[in-house]
Amino acid sequence: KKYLFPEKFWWGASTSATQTEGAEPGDGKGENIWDYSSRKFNSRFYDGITSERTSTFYKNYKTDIKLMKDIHLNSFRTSISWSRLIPEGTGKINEKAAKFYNNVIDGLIEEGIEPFMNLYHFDMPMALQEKGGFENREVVEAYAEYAKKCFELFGDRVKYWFTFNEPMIPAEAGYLHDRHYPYVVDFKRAAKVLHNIIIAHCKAVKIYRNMKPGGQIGIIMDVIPVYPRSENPEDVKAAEAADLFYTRSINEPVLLGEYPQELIEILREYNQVPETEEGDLDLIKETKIDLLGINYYKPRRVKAKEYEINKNGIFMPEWFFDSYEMPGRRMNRSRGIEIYPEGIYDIALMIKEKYNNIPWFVSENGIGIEGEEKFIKDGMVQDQYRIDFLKEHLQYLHKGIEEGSNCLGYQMWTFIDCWSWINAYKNRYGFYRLDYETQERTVKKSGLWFRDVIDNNGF
Ligand code: BGP
Repeated sequence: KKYLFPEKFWWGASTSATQTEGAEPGDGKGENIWDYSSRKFNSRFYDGITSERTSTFYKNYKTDIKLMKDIHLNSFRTSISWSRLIPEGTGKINEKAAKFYNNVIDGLIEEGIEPFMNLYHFDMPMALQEKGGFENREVVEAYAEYAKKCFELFGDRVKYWFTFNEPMIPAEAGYLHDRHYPYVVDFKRAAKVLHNIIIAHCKAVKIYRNMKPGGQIGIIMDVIPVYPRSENPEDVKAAEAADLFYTRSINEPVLLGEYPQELIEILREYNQVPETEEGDLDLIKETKIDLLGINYYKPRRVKAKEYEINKNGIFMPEWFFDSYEMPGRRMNRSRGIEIYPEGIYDIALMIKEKYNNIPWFVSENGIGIEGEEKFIKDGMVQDQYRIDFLKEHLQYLHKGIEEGSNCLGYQMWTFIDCWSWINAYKNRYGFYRLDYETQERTVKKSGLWFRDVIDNNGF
């Protein structure tokens, strides 16, 4: 069977500022929570590799844009580093940073690569984290100012804007599950951070609409589709709880204008409703986005709790469900996650049915593999496993499109092996291999395969 995709399909790759630019001191960059925490809590990070160097896109962007062009990408998503552009988070603009992003944007456009710009990819400026980060409404205002600055500086050329990448993660990983700085474990604070991020998002969208720069604005969500272990009502209920806390709690306010009523009820019952300000709920109601990015890596398998839990400790969504490993499931062992390409089809239909068939695209999907050097032959990583992975996901995406889901593109994570928040360079995801020491870049077999897919608008 031939898999042809809609005309003008975006074929691209995605990444983020902190994971590629390098944060070497100099040129006025301010510190963000990653520069700080990867240095300070080195042992939490794989091999102690900090965000300081990465693949140094800041210096090598010209080379990298040329390499993107070599594999015929027609779009590229990255983020603006808030602390590079506005080192203290508010106030003075770093002119060198503005120049850098201008060069990147112009360079991409010159090569026929559409720039997709995201404003926030987990990277709170340290100066603002010290004021409480998104727990503090002043920081929400600072974010809105920063967004406005970006639209003023780059909005004449960037046509696709995103307010946040995976808005659930800073709240969940930073304030509930002890994975990202500031390593807090407190549901109510996490809920407050999430609410304030949603408000920050709404404010940025509103500012963008008022400025009318002629492009589109959206957000990038990570969706982890949930599957119950069985049809047993207890398992189904558990799956619904996981979906409510980790997907609907963010998707519904952003895409449908309201928090789910069930969520509010549970939070009331356990006294976990976060503080809001007057006007917040109206703002959420009136804010509509144009375009949705979806990051998809894995499904979540859920079963009912087998033991009664003690509900005196810190409130956790995990009080209501257990995750489990489905026997016989296919695994990406390097990352410890299940490979389930059907999930992308389920998401395509979910967007069609539950979220008004809003225009969307795959903004991340890919496979991180440990020890890829083992697969180097004739000077190239022979990553047939990545080709197979992408092919299968694209086939299921295609099925979703055939059934009417309004998907406009597919961006692979990622263009070049990048610094991972927790795994540093252990797992490699790129179409290009990075030799971290020499900074040499070499295309992988999957990069060449993807070039052919782009040329044929399918395979
Ligand atoms: C997504 C993030 C990316 C990237 C990716 C791979 O959730 O948006 O920034 O890191 O996951 O994950 P990891 O690097 O942890 O393997």
